[in-house]
Amino acid sequence: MNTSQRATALAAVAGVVAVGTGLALGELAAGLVSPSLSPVTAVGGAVIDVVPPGVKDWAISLFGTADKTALLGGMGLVIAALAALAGVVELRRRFAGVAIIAVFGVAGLAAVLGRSELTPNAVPVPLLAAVVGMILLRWLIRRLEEWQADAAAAAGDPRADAAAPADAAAAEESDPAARPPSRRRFFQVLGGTAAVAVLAGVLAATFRGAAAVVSELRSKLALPAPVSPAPPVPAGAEVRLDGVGPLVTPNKEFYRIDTALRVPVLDPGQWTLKVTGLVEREVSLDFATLLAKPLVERHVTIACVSNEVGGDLIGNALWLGWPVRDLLALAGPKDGADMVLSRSSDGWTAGTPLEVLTDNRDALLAVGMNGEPLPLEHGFPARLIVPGLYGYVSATKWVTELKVTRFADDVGYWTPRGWSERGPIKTSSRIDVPRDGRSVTAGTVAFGGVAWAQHTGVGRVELRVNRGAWQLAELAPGISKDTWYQWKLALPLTPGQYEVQVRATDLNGAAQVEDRAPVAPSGATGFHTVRVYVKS
Ligand SMILES: Nc1nc2c(c(=O)[nH]1)N[C@H]1C(S)=C(S)[C@@H](COP(=O)(O)O)O[C@H]1N2
Ligand SMILES: [Mo]
Repeated sequence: MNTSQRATALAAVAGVVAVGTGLALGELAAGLVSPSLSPVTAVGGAVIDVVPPGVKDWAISLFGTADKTALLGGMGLVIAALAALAGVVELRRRFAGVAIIAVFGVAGLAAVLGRSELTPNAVPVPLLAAVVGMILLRWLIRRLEEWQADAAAAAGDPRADAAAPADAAAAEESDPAARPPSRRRFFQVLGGTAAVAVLAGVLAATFRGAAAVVSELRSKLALPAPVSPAPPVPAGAEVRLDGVGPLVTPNKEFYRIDTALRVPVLDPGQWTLKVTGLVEREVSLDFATLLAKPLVERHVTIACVSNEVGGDLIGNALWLGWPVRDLLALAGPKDGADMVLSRSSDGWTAGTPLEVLTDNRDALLAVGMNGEPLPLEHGFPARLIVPGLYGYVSATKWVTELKVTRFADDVGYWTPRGWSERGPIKTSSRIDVPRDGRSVTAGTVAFGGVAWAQHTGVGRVELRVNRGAWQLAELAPGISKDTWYQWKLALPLTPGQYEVQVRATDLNGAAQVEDRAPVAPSGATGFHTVRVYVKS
């Protein structure tokens, strides 16, 4: 092999190592933040979707149940070939190979965006993989170029033996002492990068393997029908204004808040929930037993204490679960207990007043969300849903223990970190259309949004323009007092600039608090305010 052949071969290896490392880190990131969708599974899924049925049948007949492995292997070969090409091209022309990887990244992103499993977390992953691949490729090729330059200089060195082959590679092979330090540097960075790729790949395979197994179990799970179905959604509950979101938030659009760096992946077959602490008898519940209980289905709107006024950390879903009061009744809380410390598989905790878990509200040990098993990100296989309380003191996902205790003895995760011990949801309302800062045409301007006062119910919603008199909005019927309500109001507006505010009043007559408060320690207050520019 002469110098240039050797350089080409090493550039190809550098391409494979750079792309491989990017992909491995991407898969690892996906394993951590996006258990149901990674760039590789997205591209694989897209390939399966576009391949004509005939080819699919042929592949299945050829590879049988190993068809997915064969697909991944084939994808691996194609990717490796393109990566090698990127390396070779990058050596010829700076950034040409980097551009090839950028195309990979865009293709990966397109595949991810096209999948039905899409969640916001999955989106940056292919970009991360591509950027890592691009940076590594440039870096490795730079090292290779340095070595080539040093070798060429050494070959032309007048001190070199005139009888020695002029070829620098041959010179290095015949005399290790003549090897330039840049040669060692190149192999060091190449080897180091490859080691990172292998490590990331092994970790990613472990995480993703577990996630794939549990995702499969989840998708095959048939939830039982509720013994008590949700009350029907009243006619007219949806105001049907463009820009006012759906009354029931689809799982994929549902906000996600938790401290989990890696989404916990729990096998429902292994899952148990223990009721411990101040109880007459400890109870241990497995998933099959839970599914056999008389389950109820209820719409409940949950909200995050970190939701700013007008924010979107709130969502409404149809939850299927077993009332927590029935579970606690089995255990028999002892006198003096006033709190339930719920704990998730990853150690996170919430402290919930015992009272709200035992009164007549539908506090649920939930297994279903909008007709499906809970998504992995939302607590599969089971979580708590408590009407009227912020998530941080109630909505424990991946729940594995309920410890009946006392506020005097235990604290939930967020309380020592600057958040209130108790977290009832504050009555609030939001203007969804027109959005803040929008221009609209003069005439009748349709305003619309949502309002909530969980477990009390919304009594009325009013709007005021430029701090004028409050005007009653048309309040759509809520599904229940535990859900948000939609509202709308058409206002005649002449050209100009307006400030429009909304306020809700609950069914007990308590109005939403006007004074602005930050989200910490107990939830934001103040009126959602939008500026609207009305054009003629
Ligand atoms: N295990 C666990 N459960 C948790 C949390 C968490 O960090 N870990 N966060 C809580 C918070 S602060 C909120 S607002 C809700 C959000 O639930 P969601 O992600 O399903 O919307 O989950 C709650 N349950
Ligand atoms: Mo939250």
